[in-house]
Amino acid sequence: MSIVNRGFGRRRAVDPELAKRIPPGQHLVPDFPVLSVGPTPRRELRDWSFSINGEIDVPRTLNWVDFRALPSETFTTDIHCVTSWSKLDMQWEGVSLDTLLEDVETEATHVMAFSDGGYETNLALEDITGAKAWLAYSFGGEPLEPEHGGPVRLLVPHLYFWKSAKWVRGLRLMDGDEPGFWERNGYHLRGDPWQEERYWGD
Ligand SMILES: Nc1nc2c(c(=O)[nH]1)N[C@H]1C(S)=C(S)[C@@H](COP(=O)(O)O)O[C@H]1N2
Ligand SMILES: [Mo]
Repeated sequence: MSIVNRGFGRRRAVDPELAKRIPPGQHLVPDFPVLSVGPTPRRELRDWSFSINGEIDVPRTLNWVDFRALPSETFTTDIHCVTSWSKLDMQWEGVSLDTLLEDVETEATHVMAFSDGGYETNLALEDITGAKAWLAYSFGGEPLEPEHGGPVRLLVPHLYFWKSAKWVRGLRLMDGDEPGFWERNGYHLRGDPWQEERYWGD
């Protein structure tokens, strides 16, 4: 048995317990890289809102005060970017999507997460419920920095990091799957790092 991941032998050895947490083709980075398609949007909290629309009888919108009144959680996750970096034990605070979607009645199977700046990414409802996804507003005990998606980003750590939409402003409930920004440009519709679902056809 080898504890060395692909693309990993060239780099320094990693503790075997940590190595088990690194999906194939990934390597650890010490810093927290910033990867954004466009400029960083800056939005005052008083102008921020979060909408749930699409396949829902009565669309809803929460403002910042409504959002922060929801129960929140502190949690630690590993993240994996499709460009091959991974980072372990990242500490966040946020609201579980289970909390947000608790009383939403819908026939939807998927959502499109949409953000300030026009970024969007598709997710199966199954992938964002069951304690697997959050709306994160704090990282490392500090308010989430704009470069990393503040005031609020989606966090879906069990999928490649492009699914974790920065500057997220809402979810459009859909009765089927549709590609978002990167998914239209060659990335896999689902993006499970343990299955190496990086690109179309993986
Ligand atoms: N709105 C928005 N969200 C985004 C992106 C983006 O360009 N715009 N990039 C995605 C990609 S490809 C990655 S790897 C992560 C990077 O997050 P970071 O800049 O906090 O490391 O955000 C994801 N979410
Ligand atoms: Mo990415």
